[in-house]
Amino acid sequence: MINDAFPISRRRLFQAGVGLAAGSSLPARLLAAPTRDYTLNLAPGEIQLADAPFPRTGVWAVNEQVPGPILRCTQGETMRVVVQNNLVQPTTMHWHGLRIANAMDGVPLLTQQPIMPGQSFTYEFTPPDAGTYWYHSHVNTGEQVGRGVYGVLVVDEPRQPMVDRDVVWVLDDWRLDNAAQIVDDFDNQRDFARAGRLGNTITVNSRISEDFAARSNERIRLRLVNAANARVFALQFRDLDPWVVAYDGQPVDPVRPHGGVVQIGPAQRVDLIVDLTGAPGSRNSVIDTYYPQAPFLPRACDSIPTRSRRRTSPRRRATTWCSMAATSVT
Ligand SMILES: [Cu+2]
Repeated sequence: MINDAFPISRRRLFQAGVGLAAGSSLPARLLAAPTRDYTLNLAPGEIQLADAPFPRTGVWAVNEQVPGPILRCTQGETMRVVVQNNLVQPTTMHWHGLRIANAMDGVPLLTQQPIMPGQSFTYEFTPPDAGTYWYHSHVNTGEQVGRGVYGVLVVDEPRQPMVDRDVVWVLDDWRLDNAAQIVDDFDNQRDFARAGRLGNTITVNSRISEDFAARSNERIRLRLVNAANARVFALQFRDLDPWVVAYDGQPVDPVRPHGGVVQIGPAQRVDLIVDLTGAPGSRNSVIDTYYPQAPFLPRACDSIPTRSRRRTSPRRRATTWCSMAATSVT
């Protein structure tokens, strides 16, 4: 049974974070906070999106991975991030949701010149708010983000909520052909005229099905990030009963999601506290329910050649998935 009274108030949950956001004086230890240094190398690469025997998928990766590495600091610390552009296009990096100086916001031709191929740019900022954020390229954004140039940025509260684990799930969808390669139609007029570029293969952390093992009664802080270009997700947690504790990096009074479904649009973030209350050995699926008529068969995919609808195509395989992620309790 789940107790409907959340045992931790918002105030206690994010006590230090709220205090800092309200402008109270910084604790002495934060005044001498270290600078967190990161280097992000943007370059073409390959990841295993669809399971074998499908080949690896060509992507534009960040440090040879998609999503890129999680950048992390504690509230009050400074981040210094060198972005090295080894792509075939100019780029910039935008720090989505962070309240930082305009010059560091990564908007090409407005706050900075684009980083040309072969060049680098150093971003430096001190995030004023704790929470879940993400970074993504900001030149030719639809294509560059659609190919994988993004990652998660976490600003930890000086005093964090009492959880057993802090977990990030990045949701995305990909438009793949029957060779598991990204369909190269980022200027598709049908997408522009309709609901945007919807993909045909849904992933959690770039895996078609993320199997997530947990201990019985473990309490998880689950940070959801929607990195898809256009797809809205509505996650049904079934037997799990999560509390929403933050939207888009901002703490909220803990609340049960309406109808037990966590809805998250493109670029949004939702922080959950999830108690793994299942018995040892049990499994629970987390499924997307936003498109009930054809959840994994968007009309926008009509442009994919008919041949890709063969049973062996990753798109076809994707249509058979009803579970985005499974949690198993051990
Ligand atoms: Cu953004």
